[in-house]
Amino acid sequence: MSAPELSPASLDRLPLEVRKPAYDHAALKPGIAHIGVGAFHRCHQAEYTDDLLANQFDRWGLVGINIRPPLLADTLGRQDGLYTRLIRQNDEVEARVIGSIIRVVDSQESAAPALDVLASPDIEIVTMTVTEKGYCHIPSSGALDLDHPDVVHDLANPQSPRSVPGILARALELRMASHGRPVTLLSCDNIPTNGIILSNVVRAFAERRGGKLAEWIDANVAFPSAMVDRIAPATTDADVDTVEQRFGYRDNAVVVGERFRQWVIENRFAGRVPRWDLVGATFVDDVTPFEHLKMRVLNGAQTTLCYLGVLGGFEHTFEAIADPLLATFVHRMLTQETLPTLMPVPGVSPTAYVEQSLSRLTNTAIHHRNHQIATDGSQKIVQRLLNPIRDRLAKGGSVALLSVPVAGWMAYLIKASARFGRAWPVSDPFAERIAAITDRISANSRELAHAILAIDAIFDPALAANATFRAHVIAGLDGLLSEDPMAFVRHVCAEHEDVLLKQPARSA
Ligand code: CS2
Repeated sequence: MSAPELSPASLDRLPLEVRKPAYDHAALKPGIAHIGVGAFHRCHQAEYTDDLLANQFDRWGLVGINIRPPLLADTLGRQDGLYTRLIRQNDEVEARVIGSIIRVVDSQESAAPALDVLASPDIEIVTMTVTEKGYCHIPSSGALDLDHPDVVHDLANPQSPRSVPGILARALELRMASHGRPVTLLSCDNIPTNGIILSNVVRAFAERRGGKLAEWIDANVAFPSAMVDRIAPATTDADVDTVEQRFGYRDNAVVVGERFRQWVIENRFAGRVPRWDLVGATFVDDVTPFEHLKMRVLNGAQTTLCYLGVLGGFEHTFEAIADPLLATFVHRMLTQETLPTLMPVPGVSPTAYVEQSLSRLTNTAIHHRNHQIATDGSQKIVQRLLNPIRDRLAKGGSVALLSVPVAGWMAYLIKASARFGRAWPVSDPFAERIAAITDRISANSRELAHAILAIDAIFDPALAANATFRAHVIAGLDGLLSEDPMAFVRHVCAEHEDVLLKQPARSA
């Protein structure tokens, strides 16, 4: 007999060890819309909201909207929005059914279904995880990319938008014209000052629309920045099988995450506030120090391990960090070069944060593929690597270690080009441009680095012109494109032994 499927009717029959929603899921009312219902949202904001509904049942049911793959309306619809969130820590597995999602709307063919939800007077908050490139901004400056094909389309066809900023601008216009109720747009993506970038790109659309839209947005819409954290890789078939084998039911929308979670939100809402702060989130005046800490340390380590990991032949983060050389490298990079760039964060010891972050990455039950993290690197390296590099250079500090993963990102895309035998498939908005550079230029690392550093949408020209940085990137690219990329990592590591190790032992 096949295992029963997860549904409201089967909830009571699930094993006792599976935690269930502690409120009446059928009584939920929509109050929050979320764009981009991937594994991360289901492991993070939806879980916090589930906690909130259990703590204080209120009008904060979630309506999901997917404007890009995957289609989810049917899968989640069959389960009435319910799904299992597994926490995995090495051999431990903990299952919980999350009930905060009322339904998911697929809006991939047309924006109409998304606009219906977003313009509804019931919706007071719109959260989003649309990936870094979803904002259609220029990574190095944060401004709307007016050459982006979807932006070009949406400016010409504002009533049938395709891009996130185009859809949001249209939804705000519909709100202004119909009921005028305020709304908070809360970005939950790993881009620096995500609220400001979101507000920049939406306002850029609104200003071009004319009328009173830009003014109405100023008075009625808030764009708080936020820092989000939980490692939650793409779900695999093995995860779905784990639920069936260990807990005896079938759930096609399972998500898997680590135990650690964090959400720091700027306390600037346009209307009523879901009290996520009652269930573990933190409301602050300024999220910047938290954002730097997380993107430079945890995400910086992930990005470093993914590029060096692929080059070294490792499939997942936990395998890359189990390699003593890569573990040593990333530890030295974070402690010697990244840490000095961080702002003080109340109540957080930066060195303890580094240790904790690296230890999270060793979790063998989290199968986070290096290629998944490597995806869209051009949109990630600014906040994870280039901003700390810029801060270091401004203070005259060394950037020899931080430059290695920057060269790693270049080498990863270069080796994916035809000229280098298409070592692996890649997905990055700049992949084609880098393949074209590779085809055009000889395999000389200096010339390759020179051409890639000239992409000013990624490398701000002042940074690209810095001689120290350039020299490290060229040396890095040379080493990482060689037959033995790990020999280069070993060499850099040896040149940057931890200061503590170099100190003579104290006499007793
Ligand atoms: C990862 C993040 O794929 C990636 O870019 O670095 O998704 C990371 O796992 C999360 O930011 C952790 O909070």
